[in-house]
Amino acid sequence: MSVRAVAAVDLGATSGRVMIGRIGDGRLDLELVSRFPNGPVERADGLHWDFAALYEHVVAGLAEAVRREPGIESIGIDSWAVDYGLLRDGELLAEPFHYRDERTARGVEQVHTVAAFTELYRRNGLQFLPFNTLYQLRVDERLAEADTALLIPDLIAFLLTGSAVAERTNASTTGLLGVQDAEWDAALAERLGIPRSILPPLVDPGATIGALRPELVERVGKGLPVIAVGSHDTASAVVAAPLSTPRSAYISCGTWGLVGVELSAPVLTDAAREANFTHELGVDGRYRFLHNVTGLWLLSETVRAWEADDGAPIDLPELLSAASEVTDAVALFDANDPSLSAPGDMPARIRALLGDEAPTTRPAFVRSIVESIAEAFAQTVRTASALTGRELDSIHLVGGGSLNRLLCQATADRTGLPVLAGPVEATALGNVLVQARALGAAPSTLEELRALVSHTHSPARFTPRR
Ligand code: LRH
Repeated sequence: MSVRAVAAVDLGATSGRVMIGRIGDGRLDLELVSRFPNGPVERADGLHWDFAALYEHVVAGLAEAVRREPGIESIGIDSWAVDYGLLRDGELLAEPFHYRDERTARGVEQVHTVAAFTELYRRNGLQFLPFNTLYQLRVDERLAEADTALLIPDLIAFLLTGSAVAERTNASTTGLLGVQDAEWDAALAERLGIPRSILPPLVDPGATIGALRPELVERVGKGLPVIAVGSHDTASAVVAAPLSTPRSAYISCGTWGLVGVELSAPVLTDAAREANFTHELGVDGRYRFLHNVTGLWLLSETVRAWEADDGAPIDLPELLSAASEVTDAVALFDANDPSLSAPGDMPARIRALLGDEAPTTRPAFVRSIVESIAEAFAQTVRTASALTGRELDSIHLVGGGSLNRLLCQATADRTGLPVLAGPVEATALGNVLVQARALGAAPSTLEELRALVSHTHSPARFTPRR
């Protein structure tokens, strides 16, 4: 088999990237083509994403990818979940809102008066997150004008190809997809005042969405199909988490830490609902049974605040290394406290939670953040085990957090389980693998895809020290 190439667009909440993925002859690797910053932008009516800039970066990145690797055969797009754009006659009506915008609180109240959380959970199996798409749509002032709602990766695919579809793994984060049948829950949508007609046809990962529009063929340098991948970034990350047995848990750690296990059937128990465990759809009909833990967001927002105070950049690896030298025990806080979710002065908010016990040096403060995240990870792993009745024997920690050795070791120590760290670019690899499989350039089962990942991206092992 020869080496084949695809382009992966992977958009995270703090940065986006375009990569070339190469696969074949026992190889699976990524070449970074472009990386660009992303984050909330404050507008008169609240927090948004600078979508025009993101789209421009995507197209420029694709053009550069094709320039470097003319053999590229397709494009796949993944991004963070839940956020969307509304369109009318193919035109975007407004810049997409950021899920951390506070308007969602009103949406929660309104939706829960129509359908209580217990009913929602029975229907959609989703954990309560105040920004799930259904809450956002309910209070979206442009809803009445719209004829189509598209989640971010689907919106980019639409702009690239002219085809409006909803990729299933990401659609499952809207709250409007049935957990049992994976079809739009039209009855629920209509009760909430969300017209069924704005929800586009569903497609599965591996389906071809369409071909690049002629204007873009010229700019990108080549006509290419856009193939649906696990367009929810976490779905792609879990494809490339080299889970070798059902007893492995995963933590996909970037801005968020998504902590859970993979299931083939939902666990819609009262206990799962009370523990706020979600059933997001995975590639190949699997369920991602997991809970959101606030992840590296706590660290990145803290560093952002300190850099603003100092008027100078901070060397994060140096700070983390100083944090790992801290020998005194540090106080912990609840990483999932709602006060930590909006952008702002994170050190002050964490100090408010820690009170008199708040560390006074930066390294100790960072240590408290990392240990608090690890403790939340450990509690969540234990809950996943209890809810599924599975005795877990290892944790695969993938994504940006896998480079944070302090976090990996603390997670091993606090769970008592070995942590297998990496790949750092699990999301982009999962994106590449699903495209490659659709092209006939990769094996067909998830297990075989994961075996290829563990063979080509051997994880770093962190053994528990207590
Ligand atoms: C991670 C993620 C997560 C969602 C959140 C909105 O990037 O997609 O799975 O809950 O962003």
